[in-house]
Amino acid sequence: MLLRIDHVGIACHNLEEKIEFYETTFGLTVVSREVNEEQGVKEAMLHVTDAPSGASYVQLLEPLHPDTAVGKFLAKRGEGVHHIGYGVADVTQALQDIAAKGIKLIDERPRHGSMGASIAFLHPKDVGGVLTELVETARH
Ligand code: V0V
Ligand code: CO
Repeated sequence: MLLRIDHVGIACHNLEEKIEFYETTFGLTVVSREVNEEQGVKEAMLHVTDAPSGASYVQLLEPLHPDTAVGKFLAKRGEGVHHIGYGVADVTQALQDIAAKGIKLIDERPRHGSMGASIAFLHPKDVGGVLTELVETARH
């Protein structure tokens, strides 16, 4: 079901500062920036590598307001890894298969994600404390 690690989502207070850090420390390049009002974030995707099943990224996330998923996470836990995004071929089918195993879904249907992807989150309480995102890459 899982094709690759699409991205690691990292919560931060200051997006521009963290982009600069990842560029200078690891030589990564920003390939996309977006404000996603529905998710309450300003985010940037930094390309790590390409694989036959698709690319992998680091996703840096700054909250738009304190009362958002990432804003609450920062207040409780501070900066750090916020979620893992796995590539899937068909996010609607994957959600159906995972729900049938009794795992709690945050999203019953796919939402708009970075770079036109269709995304959906699974609840961390049912995934061993890991906020898990499914990512179906946009078709070109
Ligand atoms: C919260 N919890 C987490 C967590 N955030 N556990 C692991 N990883 C995280 N990131 C735990 C928290 O410690 C609490 O545990 C419990 O869940 C309830 O947390 P809360 O602070 O009361 O917050 P809630 O319940 O209001 O919201 C938590 C959830 C929320 C996970 C439901 O953050 C959510 O809906 N996330 C999905 C959307 C999202 O994260 N969007 C931003 C990325 P205790 O204290 O009860 O033990 S957007 C993105 O990735 C995009 C656009 C993309 O990739 O394209
Ligand atoms: Co993400």
